[in-house]
Amino acid sequence: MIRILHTADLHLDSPLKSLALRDPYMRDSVQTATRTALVRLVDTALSENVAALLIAGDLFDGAARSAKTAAFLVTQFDRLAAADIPVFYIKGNHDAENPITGEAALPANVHIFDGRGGKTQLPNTDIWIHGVSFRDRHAPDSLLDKFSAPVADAINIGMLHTSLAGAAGHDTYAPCTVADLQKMGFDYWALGHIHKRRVYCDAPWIVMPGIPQGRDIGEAGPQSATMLEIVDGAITLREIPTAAVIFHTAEIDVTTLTGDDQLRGAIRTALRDNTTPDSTRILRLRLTGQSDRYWQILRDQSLWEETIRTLAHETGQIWIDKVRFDLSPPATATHSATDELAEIMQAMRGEPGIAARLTDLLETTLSELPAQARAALVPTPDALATLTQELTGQGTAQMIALMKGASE
Ligand SMILES: [Mn+2]
Repeated sequence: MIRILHTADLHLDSPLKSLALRDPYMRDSVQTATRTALVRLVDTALSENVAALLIAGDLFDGAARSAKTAAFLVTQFDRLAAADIPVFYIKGNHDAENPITGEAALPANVHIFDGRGGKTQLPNTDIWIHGVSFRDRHAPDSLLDKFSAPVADAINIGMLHTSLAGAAGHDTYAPCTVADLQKMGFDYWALGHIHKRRVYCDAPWIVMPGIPQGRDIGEAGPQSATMLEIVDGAITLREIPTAAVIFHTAEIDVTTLTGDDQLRGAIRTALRDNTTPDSTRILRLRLTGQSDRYWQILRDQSLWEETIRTLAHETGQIWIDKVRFDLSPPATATHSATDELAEIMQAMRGEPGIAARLTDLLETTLSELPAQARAALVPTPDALATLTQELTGQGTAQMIALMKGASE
């Protein structure tokens, strides 16, 4: 059996993004997560004695990477060199703008395909690796015409960084369709670029391995690299878990919980169910359901958030990204004075004059923020009114919760 490990989109030293990183202890323990993922890949390559490691683009994160990143990478590639394991690498859009990915900087066991494309035979096998790199960060046209025909009576693996048919609102990179790839006569397409793992086809294999280390809650899950196992010309696949830090969203339904003790118990259970060996989790926790205790929970929101963070801290493995209170109030038959006041408050913030005044106030407050932070909160002029409504909605709910929590 011959094994080949396929990965892409390491985005080495790319920062992880989560509110959990406000915790300095947390920051220290996860800032090297993308490196840990690479170390795990190399560990696997060594322990499973692979014939090659394929990196299908975006090894680096972009232009602003340091010599430290390169030095770390070289030490990892050297570990493979010591075991005579070659690395095949094509540059993706993020690598193309990086000045330190020059061939000279990397050890001799690293084979980099250039922008003209090429092919190389794996020593002592009938396996050929084909690949083509991005010349610069834009690749508006298909790169498939840079591939030579598959070698006859051999296993042909093509490496390509591509957005495939693309997605609305995203730039296209080296566009091509799954049907285009199927027509090329290769046995395995080692793709990169899209960060979510997907096997598009099994004859030939067309595989996007996904990012080995997610960087925010949008790249949730354990992440993996893809191991090819080749026996008598037939290829089968296996997933190799890689992420050192796993982003995840969990839910606690509070509908049937009747007291604080029960809610704390449910939080403990949710946290226990979300620990995994060998990895840290960054958890977004959602409290859902309809509860008679809706107003009390909302009133004590900061207390519950702090409780959740403390219980998470005790696990030594889970860090809280965010706690969301997506609860619905109980259906009540009675209509109290507080209900009436609540209705007035809700209606007031929708009044055009008041809404405009609130928007002005928010604009004044935001003007004291650095431009970049302001742009993140209010990317378009319309977003200011939306943000105002969101914030006043939260504020109103909290005011009502204080009144209700006290009276009921
Ligand atoms: Mn890319």
